[in-house]
Amino acid sequence: MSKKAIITGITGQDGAYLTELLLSKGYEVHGIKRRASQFNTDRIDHLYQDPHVSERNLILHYGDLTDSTNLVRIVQEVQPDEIYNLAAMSHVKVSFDMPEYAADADGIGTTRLLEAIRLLGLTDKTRFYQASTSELYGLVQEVPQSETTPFYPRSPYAVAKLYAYWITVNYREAYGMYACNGILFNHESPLRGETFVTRKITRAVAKISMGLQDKLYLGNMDAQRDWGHAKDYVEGMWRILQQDEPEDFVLATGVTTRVRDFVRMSFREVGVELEFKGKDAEEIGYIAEVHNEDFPLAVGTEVVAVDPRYFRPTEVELLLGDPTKAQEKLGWKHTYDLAAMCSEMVRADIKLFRRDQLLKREGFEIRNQYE
Ligand code: NDP
Ligand code: GDR
Repeated sequence: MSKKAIITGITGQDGAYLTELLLSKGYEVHGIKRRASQFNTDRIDHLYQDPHVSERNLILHYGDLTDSTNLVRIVQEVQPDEIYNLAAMSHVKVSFDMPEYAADADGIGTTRLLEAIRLLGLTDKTRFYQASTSELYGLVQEVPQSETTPFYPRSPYAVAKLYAYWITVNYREAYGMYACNGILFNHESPLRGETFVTRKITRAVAKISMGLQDKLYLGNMDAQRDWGHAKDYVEGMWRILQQDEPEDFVLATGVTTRVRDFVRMSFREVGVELEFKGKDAEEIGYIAEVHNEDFPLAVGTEVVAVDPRYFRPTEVELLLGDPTKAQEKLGWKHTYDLAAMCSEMVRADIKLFRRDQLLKREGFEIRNQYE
């Protein structure tokens, strides 16, 4: 009998990579997707199986973390061996605009799932993974940050995730459930949501290099993040649920980089050296050297500028994780370095925008989506 897993947030970046991983390990995967007015399964369409085929190992269910009866029904039907709770309103800046919803989906949503396991009598059967985050560390208390570093959340998102972290610990201690937190530092990939900073940058660099965009507007370029690759991190999630005892783990690379340096690194991928001048909201990135004869802009052109609208009311300035425990107990280590990942993301975005370039050449209007 193959193991059964439920993945909430299956249509997101991590959900897609985790689905690939679990299917490759022979799992039957059940994903919870939200109803949307347009198709929202782009990231997993290559894995999708026709519901009219009888032997399926990827099954999608409509659901939402804000609807407990629906979660209970799905858990009851599937009787999973493992649940990976990846669903969340995951954008830190947006959580300042919708704090109550972030609390409901990201915080209480976790309780709804844990309660479903408990009320259905599955506490001895179902293992639970909670997608906790380095955002819990927030205002710097200690560097690098490990499983024992105190938390100081700095956004409604992080506060909601703090609740989810502790309710997971509480269900483990109160009911003996196999429930674990993976405290994951930022992880990116070509599947990263378009409004997170790395993907926003690689998309813009691709488009600027193809003559489809003039400028990239960013917020705080001094922020430092410990960026890994999502493919590595979903492997870590799986390993966390395969131990003898349930425990919480940090997954990180142990290297931190400023947003500004990720911008430089991305432009270098298209043969452009960037220099920055000015400070804070006045900061501008301009082209210092061009080593690419197809590049459409000249030396001296301003291609990066600060737009204060992307500043956050309270910022997390520095994240740097210590993955020692995961290395020692899970045998987990990241395999991608940042330069390799950046290169993969820029190349993937260039490929993505070739279609737009062709359309533009043929005289069709190209619509930009901002944020
Ligand atoms: P994404 O934003 O790419 O995906 C989030 C997923 O959650 C999507 O499938 C989304 O559906 C779904 N979702 C959102 N709200 C609800 C809801 N109310 N009910 C059901 N599903 C919902 O996030 P990632 O894949 O990057 O991250 C996965 C998890 O890990 C998240 O919980 C995130 O907070 C956490 N995390 C992420 C890190 C990272 O660097 N990526 C680091 C640490 C933690 P839809 O596609 O319809 O929008
Ligand atoms: P983060 O990721 O907030 O760390 O949360 P994001 O990529 O949004 O921001 C990283 C840093 O870049 C700065 N920044 C900008 N960010 C965005 N999105 N857009 C901009 O224009 C911009 N300019 C500068 C931000 O201020 C910040 O300092 C991600 C999410 O995946 C969370 O769900 C997850 O929990 C954490 O990573 C770990």
